[in-house]
Amino acid sequence: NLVHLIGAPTDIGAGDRGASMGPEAMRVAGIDRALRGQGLTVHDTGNLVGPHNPWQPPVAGYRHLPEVIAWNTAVHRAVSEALRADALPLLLGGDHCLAIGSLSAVAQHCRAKSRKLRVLWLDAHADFNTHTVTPTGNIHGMPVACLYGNGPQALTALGGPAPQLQADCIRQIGIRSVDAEEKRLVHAAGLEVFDMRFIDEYGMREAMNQALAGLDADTHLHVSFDVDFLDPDIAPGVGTTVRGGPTYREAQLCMEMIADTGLLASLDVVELNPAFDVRNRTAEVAVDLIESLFGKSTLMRR
Ligand code: DIR
Ligand code: MN
Ligand code: MN
Ligand code: MN
Repeated sequence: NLVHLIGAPTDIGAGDRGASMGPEAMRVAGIDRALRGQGLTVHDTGNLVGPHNPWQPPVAGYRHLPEVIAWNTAVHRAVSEALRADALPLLLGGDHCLAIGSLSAVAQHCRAKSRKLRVLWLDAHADFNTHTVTPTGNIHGMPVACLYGNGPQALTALGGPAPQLQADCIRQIGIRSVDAEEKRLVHAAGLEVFDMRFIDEYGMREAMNQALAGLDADTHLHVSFDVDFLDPDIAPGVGTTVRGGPTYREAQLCMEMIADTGLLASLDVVELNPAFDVRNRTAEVAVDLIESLFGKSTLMRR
């Protein structure tokens, strides 16, 4: 029951500055105390170091590619180390490009241990852009594509030959902003997506029931939690808000249903941007939700 907090203070893959302040905002909001409150032992490994953000335009469809590679290499190493120590790595981002480093480490670990892997991608965005179709060049819009082998070799082959993820292991939840060309790629790849239309029509309960179907005791469950998953009413502190996201209760139910599986084994919390936040409210909501993700339940249950 050991958690390694891994801070990655960078906004290198984002379109706005500020996600680099995410790790400290999560600490200020009490992430450590919240996890201890759930009976976990917490080791805050501190912050990784990497290149500063040079704030340059994209080159050949990628913005800050060398710096993104450097940060992801550091994340990959730290997450691998946590997994080797039998700890649950909790990556405090930082923008979502860092999921390339964390999930490549998780996938490598699962291959070595012959464990199945299920990834829940909680996000307003599909993050499936490539350098040829990206409207921005921001690599935080590309991590899923990279993990499926579609991206620069230095990113796709972190942790071994590409692809890091098999097509059927990911479930995307809360999606409501996908670029036109990106949409075609998502369909072509056959990603399983529970978008907001699905959640509106069938409810979060049904979305999660389906997203969590087929797990067994031998499945490693990874959650990649982009804070812009949440409705901007409760989570203004992100660079790319999109209206119409899950409410506080819908998000709580999502987390509670994941906790009920007892299989959570690694976690990213990314895209929190204190420069856009109001009195650290978004970090506090994220901490609340993570408490639930680690098993905090209401009085009526257990
Ligand atoms: C957009 C935004 N699809 C892009 N992506 C974001 O730049 O590729 N992902 N914000 O979190
Ligand atoms: Mn994202
Ligand atoms: Mn997003
Ligand atoms: Mn709480």
